[in-house]
Amino acid sequence: MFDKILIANRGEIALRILRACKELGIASVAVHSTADADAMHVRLADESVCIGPPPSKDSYLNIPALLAACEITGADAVHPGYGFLSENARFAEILADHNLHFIGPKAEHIRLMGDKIEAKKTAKRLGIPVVPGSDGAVGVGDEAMAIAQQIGFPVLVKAAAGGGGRGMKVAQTAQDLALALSTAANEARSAFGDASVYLEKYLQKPRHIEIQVLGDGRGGAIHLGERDCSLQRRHQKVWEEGPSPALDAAARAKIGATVAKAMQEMKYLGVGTVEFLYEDGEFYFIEMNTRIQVEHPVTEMITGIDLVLEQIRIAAGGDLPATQDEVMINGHAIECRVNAENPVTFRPSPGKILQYHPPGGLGVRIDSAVYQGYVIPPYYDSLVGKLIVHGKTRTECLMRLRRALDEMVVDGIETTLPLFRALVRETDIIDGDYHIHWLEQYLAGQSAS
Ligand code: MV4
Repeated sequence: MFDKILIANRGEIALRILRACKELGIASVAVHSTADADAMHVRLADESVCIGPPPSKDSYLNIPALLAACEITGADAVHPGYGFLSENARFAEILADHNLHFIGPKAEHIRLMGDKIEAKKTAKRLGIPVVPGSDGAVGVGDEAMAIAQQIGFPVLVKAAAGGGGRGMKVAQTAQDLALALSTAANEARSAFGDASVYLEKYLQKPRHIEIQVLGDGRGGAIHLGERDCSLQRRHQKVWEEGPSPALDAAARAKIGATVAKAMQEMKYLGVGTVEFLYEDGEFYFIEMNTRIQVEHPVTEMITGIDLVLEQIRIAAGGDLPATQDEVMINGHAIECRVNAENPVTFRPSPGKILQYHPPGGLGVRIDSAVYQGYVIPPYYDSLVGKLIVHGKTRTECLMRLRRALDEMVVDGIETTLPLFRALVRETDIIDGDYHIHWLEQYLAGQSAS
């Protein structure tokens, strides 16, 4: 097992990793920019190192500074969290070159899944259902048109180096294709330095359902059920829940078994999330995330498995925490990402938290690193904290979530709490009847009224 873990992240996920380190009896090193000197994870870690000024490129993305912090403190492993360097294969390799453990998947798998074309080819080869589309990158002109006509319009042009919605263009008809291809390629070239694009059938109103997996790197892998992340705004997840209101046990078992088998064949190491679009009872692979995700607590609450603690154990050579038959989905969980943003315009609202009261009670969890008097810096994401609620049923979970949202106080800055207090009372949400465009249509309706 590791002796000392350097947490190469900030905010709530840094605190979350710190908690797992303490439970495992592993020494912890916090790193922080000058803007985060008063952050909770810095206060609670065994040691802390300032790694640079506020801009991420000079601090949390500064690999030489992170290596120096490992050298100074004698850390033997690095946990990247999510975002920042968490899916940077080169970082994983550099750490290995310095005899440091990267708590994450094998660099080859990070690199593989970072190329959305190769990821899709791999998924298809491993028997995972994929969206109908081109077999690889497409050029402009006749080849693309022939493929598009074979797929059937509307088609979606996606950047190979994209992901998370970046570099996507819809072509509703043949007339739109040339412009969609050139626009997507130009945006991909400037955003990612790689103009490669591919085509997919455009699914009109799917749900976004992701499967949590855990692999031991030696051919063992299990799935831990799904999370429905369809409620998104501008590709930012807002509300995530598990199990999905749209899946029955048979559908869950089928797609879970398919994904677990694929991860066994890959000899996947660590935690991972396989993302699907789900429409008319069919799953379509879109991409795989090779990191712990923001919404991991939803899965922890319904399975009782501590994903971050297991991530550390498995990275140190440990076994999986359960066999597939031992994984049980108990009850229902919902996560609301509370951001320091205006709840209508979503304009960031950094500043000092004057009053802070997190809700409590059975089945109520807050993953947050803020406190009364904390100043939310303007340099990073606007997450105040994640409110995660568990209930024996979805109905009980919604009732408890409504109560917890009404109890929660964050004064001094604007937050998206009012949005969640409205959503939890919306009929479509109560019925679980929504898709990936539902939230933006709801918000458009709100601002129109
Ligand atoms: C799609 C799609 C429809 N059809 N692919 C957006 C981010 C990335 N995860 C993939 N995304 C999509 N891919 C096909 N073939 C619609 C989206 C999409 C979306 C997906 C999940 C959650 C929210 C979304 C919002 C807009 C578009």
